[in-house]
Amino acid sequence: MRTAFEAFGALVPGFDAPPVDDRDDEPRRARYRSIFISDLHLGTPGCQAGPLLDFLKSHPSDHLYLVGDIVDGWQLRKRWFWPQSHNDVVQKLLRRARKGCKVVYVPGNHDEFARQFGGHHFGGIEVMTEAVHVTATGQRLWIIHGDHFDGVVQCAKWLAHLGDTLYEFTLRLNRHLNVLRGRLGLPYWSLSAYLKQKVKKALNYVTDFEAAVAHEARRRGHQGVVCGHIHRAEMRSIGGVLYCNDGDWVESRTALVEHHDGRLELVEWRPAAETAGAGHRSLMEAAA
Ligand SMILES: [Mn+2]
Repeated sequence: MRTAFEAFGALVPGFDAPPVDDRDDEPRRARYRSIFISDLHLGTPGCQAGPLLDFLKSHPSDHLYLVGDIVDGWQLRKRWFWPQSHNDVVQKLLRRARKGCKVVYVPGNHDEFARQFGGHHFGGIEVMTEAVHVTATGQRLWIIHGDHFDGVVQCAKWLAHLGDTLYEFTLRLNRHLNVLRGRLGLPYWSLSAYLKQKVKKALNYVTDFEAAVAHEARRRGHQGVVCGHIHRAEMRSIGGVLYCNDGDWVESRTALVEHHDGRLELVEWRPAAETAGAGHRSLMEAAA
């Protein structure tokens, strides 16, 4: 019987290949307690593997969370694209795990094939469908990719497109529905009020997504949440919960990092060639 490691190796090219480069001493290495990255989309031409590799080399960490859409299985099925630099990223992640970094991989929707391996270890990388990270100051952060909130958000978005004509129709439907409910002895329930509320909420997809994720994190008793999926880096308090989105490595080259004192910071990677110096700039910071 194949081990889970071998099965995973067969799915992800280069996964179980021997290390190409074991040198790990780059200059100016700023160590973080934790790094959270997502939406790398390895296996697509859009993935910025080079800058990502530079970022990882420049910043060792005790914890590394891969918050989904790491390998783009959807695109790879359509068209095979796997350059050396994408292999290097996989090797770098494995090497990091070997060297004692606690690497946790929380698969997303583009790499949902990995979700079946939840609870398993692969070359020191722990696969979990969701995780909880406790910061240096004891803050509990719920780690999820975020695609599970698409249903809620997309439904509301669709309702926004109903328009006035359909709104009139729902009012009529509402009347019929309540005549029927009345016959069944059920109390009045306003379909139109329900839909109207949904439509109002649907005006902004991003805001809705953020609110839905934060709400669920609070419901589960966490102080914060780290997700990805919508490729929009953000860190702010929503209803008393710290909502963090670590962005992506397709467009924005962003990561969420935790300093050793528990302070969380959203960083944007700028390759040295572009900035002639400073590796990254801080997008925003939050007191832990
Ligand atoms: Mn996604």
